[in-house]
This record gives sequence, structure tokens and C-alpha cells, in this order.
Amino acid sequence: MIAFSDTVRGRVDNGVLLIEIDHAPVNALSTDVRKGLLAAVAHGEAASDIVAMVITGAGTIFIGGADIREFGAPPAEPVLPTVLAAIENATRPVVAAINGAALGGGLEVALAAHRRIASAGATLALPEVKLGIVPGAGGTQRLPRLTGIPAAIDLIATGRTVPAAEALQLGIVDRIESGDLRAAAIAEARALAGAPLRRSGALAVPPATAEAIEAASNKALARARGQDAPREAVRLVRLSAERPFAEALAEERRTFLALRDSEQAAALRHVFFAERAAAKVPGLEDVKPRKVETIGVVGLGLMGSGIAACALDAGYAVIGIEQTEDAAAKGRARIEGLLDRARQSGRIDDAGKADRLRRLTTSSALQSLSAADLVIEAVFEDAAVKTGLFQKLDGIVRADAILATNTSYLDPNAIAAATQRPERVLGLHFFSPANVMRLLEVVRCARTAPDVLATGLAVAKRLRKLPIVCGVTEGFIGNRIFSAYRREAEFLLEDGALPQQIDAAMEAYGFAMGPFAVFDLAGLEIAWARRKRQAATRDPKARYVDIADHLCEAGRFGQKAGRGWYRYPDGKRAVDPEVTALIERRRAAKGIAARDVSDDEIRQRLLAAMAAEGAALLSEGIAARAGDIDLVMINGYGFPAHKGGPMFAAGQAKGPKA
Ligand code: 3H9
Repeated sequence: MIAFSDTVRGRVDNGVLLIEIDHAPVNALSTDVRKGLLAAVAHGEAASDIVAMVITGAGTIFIGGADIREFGAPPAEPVLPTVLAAIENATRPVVAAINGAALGGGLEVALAAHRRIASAGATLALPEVKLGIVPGAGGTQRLPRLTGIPAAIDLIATGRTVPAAEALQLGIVDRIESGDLRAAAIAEARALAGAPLRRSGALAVPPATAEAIEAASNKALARARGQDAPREAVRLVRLSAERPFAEALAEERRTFLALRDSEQAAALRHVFFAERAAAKVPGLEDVKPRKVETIGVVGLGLMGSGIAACALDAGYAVIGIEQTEDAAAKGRARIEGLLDRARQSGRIDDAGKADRLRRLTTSSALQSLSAADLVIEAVFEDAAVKTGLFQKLDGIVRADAILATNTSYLDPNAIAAATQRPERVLGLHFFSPANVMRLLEVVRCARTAPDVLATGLAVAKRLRKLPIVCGVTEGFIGNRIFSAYRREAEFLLEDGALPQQIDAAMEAYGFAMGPFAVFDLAGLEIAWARRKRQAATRDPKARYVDIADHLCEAGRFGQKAGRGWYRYPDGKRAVDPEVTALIERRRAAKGIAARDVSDDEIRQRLLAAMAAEGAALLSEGIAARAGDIDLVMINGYGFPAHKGGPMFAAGQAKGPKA
């Protein structure tokens, strides 16, 4: 065994130097790994007992990419392009044995090798755009030489992951090995010794029509609103056919370094690390979750059927309950509809659908929930209905089964208190559509037991959700911040702005939809009911805007009603002069003279309102970390990820931290 650095070692097998990167947890390309790789290749080129080399990763990951933790500091030598030039220009063959995920710089290492063999379970991606950057070590130049420009644009500008089989089809890998990957790679490397080497950088870019390139760019950029990296990725990939390899590589590197230092990249790195931090809940380190294999879902409306479909996707057995057999049948049909949609989009096949349906039972017999390990309630949002249900469930489910409420606004502590075992109750607040939205607020009630909370998190992870733990407060993290956002947006209306101006300002900031368009989409009636509920306890001196109440009184409940803050002729959002007149009337009634409100003021006030509410949630201990709040707003409310979330953006506004 030869140690090339602390994290890279080698051994010679039948004249082939097997270079192994061993840098837990993901074999990221730290300075030590880059040093070790460079030394290993130099050794492989010089040693007289070696004819070829194989690069592979220890454990289940090939290489998880550049070490993101090093991005805050200037690049340290040797930089990755130097290492990859040494690999590509080696005179002895280098084979990449891709034993698991090859991501970012990790895939770039493989692309610089002369041949790529992947295990059947390997996954490949250049996900740099998700971090606000572009590949910085040849990915934008070597990949199109293997796949052609349209496919390279698709992969690099979206950052999407491809499984080994697709990578083979696209020409990214040369072979899939389902047996002993290392042995196969060593044999192939040896066989290549002395033969002409296929260097990716020396290949001609396969021709593609201008239309195909244009179509791939448009498709990849369709969802990249306001983000710099995807646009730059497209430009760089196109450059591969226009400029000599070395010149385009230099341009790629320049772009990578500039983007690496950008605000968007800092924001997306914050999001990356916030997601990892969110999974770690203080106090739960050594707590074992309970076993969950069967999930009961009570209420199979829009939300409940989405939750059921999601649980079926994750491999759980699901017991769906409705009030009557007829409603249960309708619920089952709704779940089947969701499965059909997944089948039409190619996400599952016929066998997948059949398997899911085998794991689903639906009925009106609450008693059948005695078999459930976890019951999620998704019934009508009414305190008496929910507490009544929990009391019944308490007597039906096993003593160690867990009860979860999906309430958005009611007090889960009160629901828990209605049971004999409040310690087994928690909130699982899904977002609609529940089988699509990644966010899940996991609500720790006053008496929730640690292993019940840990189970909530484990189930969320298996459901492929992003769980954020929060304490009990009306609306939890997301809806409380959203209420503050709504309140400030309405103040802006009274001050002189109009819905369309406010929406346009926030859409220019990066939201897919401005607040008023969102209110219309979600429906105005729930917030109206809430305001009526709170009317008696509202501070009479606090500023209160009643324009939305007038809209509701006029039956303008939003898009479903065809009218809300906007009109919807042919389903398309249009400014309604009646709403403008109403706003003017309400301003006049309060004696407010409308003034010009700039787009900057709109953005600044709305962001500040969100950040202030976030700060309150932190000080009340409802949210544990500012990053958790950012993740909620990004994943549940359309806050642009490349701005890092309201808390991160507020920090930037005050001046980025050193
Ligand atoms: C790049 O490569 C740029 C190049 O083109 C330019 C070169 C010049 N660095 O996600 P997990 C940590 S850009 C540092 O929970 P999983 C992570 O923070 C990079 N640390 O595990 C966590 O640490 P902790 C392109 C990293 O099994 C731990 O590993 N690469 C990195 O669910 C476990 O992470 C990417 O964007 C990293 N690159 O998933 C890949 N990656 O325990 C990003 C992870 O202290 N990574 N960590 O909290 C991933 O997608 C997933 O982590 C992966 C594993 C699929 C690898």
C-alpha cells in the first residue's frame, strides 16, 4: 500500500495502480485529496512496475464533488484543473471505476480519465448550478464531446442526476459492470496499456443543429428565472463547439471563479448547509425512532390522498379512512388518479402502480387503524372534529402507535391533550399537493416524546421530504411568516401601491408569483375566517387593512371563484378596475393619500417583514435556526433559493458577514 496523502492511497495489482480516494463522508475533493491524486498519477506514470491506473472511491460514493467547505477561501494548489490535466495527459491509461455517486468535480475526474466503467447503482451529475456555480474543471467542455451539446446543456444547466444506465446511453460511461467493479476496471486498464488513448478533451464535439441546441437551452432555462449560473452553463457548453479546447477551458475557469464569489452562490451554499443542519435536531442524537411500516391516513380529500400516495411511493402499507364507504371509494379513486399521473409521466410503471395499490386499503371503519404504526389525520380544519377524532383513535390504535395531526392553524397541544397519551402526538404539516411539495413541518408539541419526534423525522426522510422541526404557534413557521408578509403587502396597498405592482416587484426579485397572485391561487376564505376569529382579540390600535374583507364579502374568493385580487378571463390573471376602485375607496375612507411606492421599497418592506417575524420565531424558540426558516420559505412558499431565504437575505442587506 502506498499513501499518496492522508486521503489517497494506492496498491499495485497485476501492473495496474489502483488509486483509492478515502475521504469520508463523500470523498470530496479537498486540497489533500487533490494533492494525493496528483502524486498518485505522477507515480503511476513514473514507476517501472506500473502500466495503467484505476481511480475509484472508498465506500459507496465515487467522489461527491469539490469540497464545498473550501469555497469560502481562495483556491489552494494544486487546483483541480491541474490534477485533471495530469490525468488526461498521462501516457499510461487511466480508468475511472465509478462505484457510486460521481458528482460535480467527481464526474469531472471521471471525464478526464480515458475510460469510464460504472457500477449498476452509480449516479452521475454536474449539479454545480444548484450551488450557483458552473463546473470549474472541464465539465462544460469534456461532457459535450461525449454526449453532444443538447444533452450536455440539459445536464449541466439543470444539474439533474442521471443513473448509470442513462449515462451509458448518453455516452458518458463506456460500460456498466454488475460484478466486481474494481477487478473489471483493473483488467480493462491493463488491456488498454500500449493502445492509443481516448482523451475526452481531444475529441471533436458531435454536430448538432441550431434548433436542437436552442430547444435544449430554452427547456433548461425555463425554470432558471433570475439565476446566473444556468445561463452561464449554456454559454460555456455552446463554446465547446466554437473555441479550441484550451481556450474554452480557460473561459470556463474564469466564469467558475467569478460565480463562486457571487451572492447567488453564497445563498445557495447557505441553503445546502442549512438542509444538512436541519436534519440534526439537538437532543435526538441517540434517540431511536419507532418502527413504522403501516401508515393510516384519516381523510382522503386533496391533502389526505396526496399524503397516501406519497406514503405508497415510499413503500409503506397505507390504510385510508373516510366517513362513509362511498367517500372511501372516492378517496381511493383520487389516490389511483395520482398514481395514474405518475405512470403517465413515466415515474412509475404498471407493475409499480399495481404494487402500490396492493399496499393500499380504504374503508370507513376507523377500527381498521388498529394495525397502523402511525396515523396521520387530514380531516376538516375544525377543532371539535379533530379532538373528537383523536379521542376515538386513542382507544383504537396500539399503545405504541403514533398520532399525527396535519392541522395548519389549530393548536396541536389542545388536540394532544384530548388523548390519554399526549406524548405520542405530534404535528406533521404537509403542504399541498402533498405528494409533490418537499417541505414538511414536523411540530413538536408540549408533551411529544423524543422518540416520537425522531420517528416523525425518520418517516419524513423516507417520504423524501425536507422535515423542519418547529414548536407550537398559530400557523407554525411558514404560515406565521406568510401572515406577516400578507399584512405588510396590504399596508403597501393602502400606502399607494397596487397588487399588480407589488406582484411584479416580487416576481422580479425571483418569486414565481407575487403575493396577491398567491392569495388568489390559495383562496381568500381561510385567511378571512382567521381574521374573523381573531377580531375580538385584535389590538384596536394596531393597523388593520380591511380591503381583503371587502373582497370576500363580494364573493371574490380568488382564482377558483374567477375573481379575487385579479379577474381571470380565460383563466389568465388580469388587472380588475373594480379592485383598483375598491382600494382607492378604502384608502379614502381612512383618509390616506396614496403616494408613490417604489419597487425597491416594496421589496425591502416585504423582506423586512418576513425577517422580523422570523426573528420573533427564533426568540420564542419556535424555530431552532435561521436556516430552518429560510428552508421553510424556499420550499413551501416560493422564496427564490438563490436569494437564500428571508433570514439570509436580511443578513446580506446588512452587509455580508466576513
Ligand atoms: C463542484 O464539484 C465544483 C467543481 O466543478 C469545481 C472544481 C474546481 N463538500 O447530503 P448528506 C457533507 S461543486 C463538502 O447528508 P447523503 C455534508 O455537508 C460540488 N461536504 O449525505 C454532510 O456533512 P455533515 C458538487 C459535503 O448520503 C455529509 O457530507 N457536488 C459535500 O444524503 C453528508 O451529506 C455536490 O453538489 C461536498 N461536496 O448524500 C454534491 N457533499 O454530516 C453535494 C456532502 O457534517 N452533495 N458533504 O452535515 C450531495 O448531493 C450529497 O451530499 C451526496 C450524499 C449525494 C453526496
